Amino acid sequence: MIVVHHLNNSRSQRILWLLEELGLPYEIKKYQRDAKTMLAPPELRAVHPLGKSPVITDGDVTVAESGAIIEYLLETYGHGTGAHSLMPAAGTPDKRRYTYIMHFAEGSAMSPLLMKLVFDRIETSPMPFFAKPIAKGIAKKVKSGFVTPNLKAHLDFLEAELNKSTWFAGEQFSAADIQISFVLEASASRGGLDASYPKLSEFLKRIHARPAYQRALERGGEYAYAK
Ligand SMILES: N[C@@H](CCC(=O)N[C@@H](CS)C(=O)NCC(=O)O)C(=O)O
Repeated sequence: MIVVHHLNNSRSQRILWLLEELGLPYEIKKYQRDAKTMLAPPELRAVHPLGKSPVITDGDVTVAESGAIIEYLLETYGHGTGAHSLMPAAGTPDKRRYTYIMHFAEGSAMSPLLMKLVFDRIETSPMPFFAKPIAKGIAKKVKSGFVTPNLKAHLDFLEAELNKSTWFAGEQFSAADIQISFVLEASASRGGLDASYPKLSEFLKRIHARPAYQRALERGGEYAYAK
């Protein structure tokens, strides 16, 4: 049995969604973030040394890292590379776009989003009065010089991708749409995805309406990004 080690309000939501799209049976073991630090509880380190979510176990196999988990699940249970595999056929332009988006999501797009989270928090954290202007000044500089321009470049790029095709890897819904979903949901909640990005806004509405997405939400529980 596949077990998803699932942290509330986290990337592991997209693994539940993938499993629902594939119609596979699975169990969920739930973990709760620390309310103050937002970190995962130490029990997750017993499953994988880094203690991050998502991580899955499948018999004696343990797989961490969203992209690797998606690859494992599609390879093991996705029935090859046909139309129902959630993956374009090998060697096609769509497959190259698919691979690019799978890597871009965690390899590039999440970095400025994480930095925004950290520097926003620095700006609002309690600290001695004399340190506040220095901390705020640094945060402002990093955000205006690096974080905000990169977030905008990424969103502009993704919007343009959806002007080329219905989904991120062509006309068929694929696991690349699942992988990029967290980037877009996090951007809508904290990093500048608004109505000025009509294609991306419509994409979010479209994925949130999918029955498999809704079933995953129901099973996963608390997920603040499904708006
Ligand atoms: N690139 C990894 C990122 C994993 C990750 O950072 N997960 C977050 C949840 S969204 C986490 O476990 N945070 C809690 C912590 O770092 O303690 C992936 O896609 O699986």
